[in-house]
Amino acid sequence: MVIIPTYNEAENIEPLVERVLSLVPAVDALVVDDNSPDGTGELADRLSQKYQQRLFVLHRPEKLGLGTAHQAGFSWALEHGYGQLVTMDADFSHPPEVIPVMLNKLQEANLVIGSRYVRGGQSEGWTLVRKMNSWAANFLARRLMGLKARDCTGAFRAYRTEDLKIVLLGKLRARGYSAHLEVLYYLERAGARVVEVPITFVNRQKGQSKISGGEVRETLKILIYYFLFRPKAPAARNVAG
Ligand SMILES: Nc1nc2c(ncn2[C@@H]2O[C@H](COP(=O)(O)OP(=O)(O)OP(=O)(O)O)[C@@H](O)[C@H]2O)c(=O)[nH]1
Ligand SMILES: [Mg+2]
Repeated sequence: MVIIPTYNEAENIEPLVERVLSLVPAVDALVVDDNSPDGTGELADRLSQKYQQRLFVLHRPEKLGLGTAHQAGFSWALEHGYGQLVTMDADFSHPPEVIPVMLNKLQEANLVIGSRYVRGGQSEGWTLVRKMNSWAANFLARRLMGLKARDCTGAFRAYRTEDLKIVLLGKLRARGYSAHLEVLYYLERAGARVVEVPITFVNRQKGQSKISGGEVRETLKILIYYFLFRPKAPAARNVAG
C-alpha cells in the first residue's frame, strides 16, 4: 500500500497516482486528503472509480498535519491487511521508480528510506537556504535524538506494517512533519534494521509548499523533548527478530 497524504495537490494527484499504479502493478494506493480547498479529495474520489480495488481515499475533515495523516494511513493499512507500506509525497519530489527498489530491499530490512544523504542521493532545485535547513534538521536529529540514519527527515519510506504497531500506540507527540523523526526514533530503538537507498529528490514543480513556521517550532520541540527524555519504545517487542 502506497500512502499519499495530500493537501492542495490538485495539479499533482492524478498524474502521480497514474504513474505509481502503472509503474508498480503489485501496489495499491491510499490518498489521505485533509479536505483540500482545491478539490484534491474529489479528484482522488473520481480517480478511485477508474482504479477500483486499487485506489482508496481517506477523507479527513480539516488540515490535521502530515504526521497524523501518515498514522491514519498506517491504521487503515493495518486494518485492511497490507503487509508492506510505502509513504510518499504527492508532489513528485519522491521518484516513483524507486518504489520497487525499496520494496525489494524491505525483504531484508524493517525500514527502507529513500535517501538524499547517502552516496548517489541528492536534492535538485533547492535553494541554498532550503538545503541548509534540511542539513541542520538532520544534523540536530542525529545529535539530539541519537538517530543513526542519514536522511531522518524525509517521508519517502517503506515499512513493514507489523513494525508500525509500536508507533501506533498513541505515543507520537508531533502532528506535523517531525513525526517522521519520532517514527524513526522508535523503530531504531526497537532494533529495526534500517537501509537507505539513494534518491534524487526533485523540488516540486507544481503546487505550493506546506512547510510553515509552526512546523519548524514543532520540530524544535520534538528535538528537545527526545534529547531530554529519551523515551523508551512503547512496546517491549523488538522488531529486529
Ligand atoms: N493530509 C495531509 N497532507 C499534508 C499535510 N501537510 C502536507 N501534506 C502533504 O504532505 C506532502 C509533503 O508536503 P510538502 O508541502 O510537499 O512539503 P515539502 O516537500 O517539505 O515542501 P516542498 O519542498 O516545498 O514541496 C505533500 O503531499 C502534501 O500535500 C496535512 O496537513 N495533511
Ligand atoms: Mg514537497
